[in-house]
Amino acid sequence: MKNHLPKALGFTLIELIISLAILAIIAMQAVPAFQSFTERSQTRAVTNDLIGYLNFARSQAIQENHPVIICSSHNGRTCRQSKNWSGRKIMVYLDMNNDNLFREADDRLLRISEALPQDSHLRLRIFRNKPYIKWLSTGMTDTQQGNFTYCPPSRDMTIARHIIWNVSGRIYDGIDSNGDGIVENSRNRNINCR
Ligand SMILES: [Ca+2]
Ligand SMILES: [Ca+2]
Repeated sequence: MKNHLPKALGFTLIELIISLAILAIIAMQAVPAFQSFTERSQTRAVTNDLIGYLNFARSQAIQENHPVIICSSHNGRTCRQSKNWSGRKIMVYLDMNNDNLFREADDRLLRISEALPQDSHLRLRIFRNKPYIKWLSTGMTDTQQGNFTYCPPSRDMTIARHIIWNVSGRIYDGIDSNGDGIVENSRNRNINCR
């Protein structure tokens, strides 16, 4: 029995090393897949919320018969003058005095979001380079069409989402019409996360 023990232990050790190596390989493959899955879920959740805010602002402008503005904010009291909305809150307000600025004393705050994920990227592109979207009581914006591009922390363009609104105010998803896994913008060019 004693003679067999070292050999048996040696065999077990090799088995253990091989098993650990196999587990390490499986883990190395599983981590990126899990990260991708998580980013897809987060992207879907964040951009669905964003579409919800766009639709809400539009419907409020029609219902109230008055302009409603969506902007980004870091504190929920002022709008930022930037088209980069990454990591910020989304603010929707009735611009009662029509000056395109939010002041608690003048205007009516309708909704404010939680801060967007810090390491993701959300950029607004709009006619006249405005940092906000103004919905009119007609259901259209004052800047014709525009779009948002949302990129996840990894900047994986196959996960990124493009949200567009056209001249008539219809809000829709960009599509990947050439089938390369990346959605295209209104100029039929793949969106870019870099
Ligand atoms: Ca105002
Ligand atoms: Ca494409």
